[in-house]
Amino acid sequence: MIVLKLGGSVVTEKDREETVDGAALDRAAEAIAAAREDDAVDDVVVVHGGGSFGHPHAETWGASTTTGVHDVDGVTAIHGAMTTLNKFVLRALHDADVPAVPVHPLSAAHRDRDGDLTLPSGQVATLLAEGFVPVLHGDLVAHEGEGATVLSGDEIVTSLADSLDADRVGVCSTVPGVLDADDAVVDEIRSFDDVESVLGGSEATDVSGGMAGKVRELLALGAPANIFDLDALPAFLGGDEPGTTVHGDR
Ligand code: IP8
Repeated sequence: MIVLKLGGSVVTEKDREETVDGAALDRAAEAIAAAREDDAVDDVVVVHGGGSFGHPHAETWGASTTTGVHDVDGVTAIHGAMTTLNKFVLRALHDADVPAVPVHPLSAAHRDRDGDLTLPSGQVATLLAEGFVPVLHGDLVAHEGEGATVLSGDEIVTSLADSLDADRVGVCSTVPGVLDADDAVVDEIRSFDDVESVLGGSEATDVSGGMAGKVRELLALGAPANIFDLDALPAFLGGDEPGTTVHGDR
C-alpha cells in the first residue's frame, strides 16, 4: 500500500490565491490512473496539501500547527478553502476514472493539550479494501485548549503510513528532491543532521514548515519515503525510488 502526498505547491498556483494548477493536477490524476490500470499500484491513499488555498487563510487568521483559531469565521475560511481544493482534486481523479472518495480530517481527528494527534484510519482502511482511493487533505483539527490548529498533509501522511502499515510513501513536490548547496538532488537522508545546513524554509506562505518539516516527519516513519517532482510520479508509482529517499529512523 502506498501513501502519496500531492504537494499543495504542485496542484495549485502557489502565488495566486485559490487558483488550481489544472494541468499539473490532471497529470497527477492520469499517473495514478495509469499505475492502477497497469496493476503497478494496488492500494493508494492520496493526501494533498494546502497550497494557495489553505495557507493564505491560515496566515490571515494566525493559525499554525501550534497556535489555534477560536473564531468560527476563521475555521470556516480555512477548512472551506481546503474542502474547495479537495473538490478540484476529486474532480480531476474522477475525470481520469480513479474511484476517489473524500475523507475530511477535521471531521475525524483531534489533538490533545500536548499537541499529540489522534487520526482514526478505520474508514480509510475500509474504503481501500472496498476498492476506493481515499483522498485526504491538510486541514484544521480540533485542538484541546487551542480551538482548531493546522494539520499539515505531511502529518497526515506519517500518521496514516504508520496506522495502515504502508509499504512506501511518496511526496510529490515542485522540486526533484531535497537539494544540496549546489542544487544537486540528495540521494538519501538517514538523519536530519545530514541535511540541516541546506534546508531553508519555503519561500511562499507555508504555515507547516516547508521542506525541513517534511523531512523531519518522514524521518519518523517505519517505511521508506521518496521526495520527487511531478515528472517522476509515474516512475515512483511504477516501483522506482526517484528523487531523495528518506530512510525512517525507526
Ligand atoms: O500544505 C496545510 O497542509 P500542508 C493545510 O500539507 C492548511 O502543510 C489548512 C493550511
